[in-house]
Amino acid sequence: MSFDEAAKVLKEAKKVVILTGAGVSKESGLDTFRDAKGDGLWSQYNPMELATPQAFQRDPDLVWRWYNFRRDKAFETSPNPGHEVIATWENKFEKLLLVTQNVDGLHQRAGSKKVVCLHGNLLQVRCLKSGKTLTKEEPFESVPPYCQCGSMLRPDIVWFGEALPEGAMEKSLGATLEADVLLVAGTSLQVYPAASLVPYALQRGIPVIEVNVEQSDFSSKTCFLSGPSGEVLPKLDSLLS
Ligand code: BJW
Repeated sequence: MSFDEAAKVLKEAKKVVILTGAGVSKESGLDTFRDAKGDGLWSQYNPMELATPQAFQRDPDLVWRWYNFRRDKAFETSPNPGHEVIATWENKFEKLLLVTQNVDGLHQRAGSKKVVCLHGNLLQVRCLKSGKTLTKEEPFESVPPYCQCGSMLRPDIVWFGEALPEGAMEKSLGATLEADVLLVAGTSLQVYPAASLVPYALQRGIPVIEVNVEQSDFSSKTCFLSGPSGEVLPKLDSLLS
């Protein structure tokens, strides 16, 4: 499907669901997970091996240093034109739900308000003992950080094998059930249950527009638009007016 055809589908759509992944923040300078080349200090670690409860149990200091590094990088950077276009689309469509796997907060900083965060949020931490969450915007002076109660705090992030935030998947699937189109951008679609929105939409027979620099396992069945989301989404947007 061409850009023009994808734009036609979007122009006719009233209810839209957007699923995003790490690729939409790539042009803001943040690494993705599965194509990460590694950034100096962290090149010796596999990000997938740090995003597990077992890794945290084994070495909370290491995992916290990784999250602290990512918090700093996310705060230092800014949303890119891909995030910005998605934010403006809240006013373009009758109904739009943004479902993101990203924890960097860049969609929210670009102005998106209706956001379901499937995998947590870098700004939040959680007490290991009480499970209470709190927002921590300032950098940590030392890690691992501790709660006032004396227990260790952990990042409020969903690691492998952990349940997603209550209601997050239900809300995302519910919106996909009534959507006219699903647009997915910057995700390898390898992590479930997030990726299941795609087969769910395809099964319903609604168009799935996929924006990525590389094809996924689903691309033969989607309207694949090749290119960086920071360029493809503004181009798509320019065809909507
Ligand atoms: C660009 C670009 C540019 C680059 N423009 N694009 C069903 C089948 C098989 C397995 C499972 C299943 N259901 C569950 C599982 C297990 C597991 C899983 O999915 N494993 C698979 C890997 C095999 N899932 C889980 O464990 C989930 N939990 C769960 O299911 O719990 C069940 C349960 C229920 C009740 C009680 C208890 C348990 C949890 C998944 C948590 C994922 N967490 C992470 C880390 C935390 C977040 C963080 O630290 O940031 O989330 S892993 C990591 O992958 C991160 C991401 O959000 C997630 C998705 O990655 P994403 O965003 O797609 O990034 P990449 O790197 O993979 O892809 C980037 C893409 O961008 C690439 O395609 C590039 O080409 C592209 N790109 N530049 C556009 N400029």
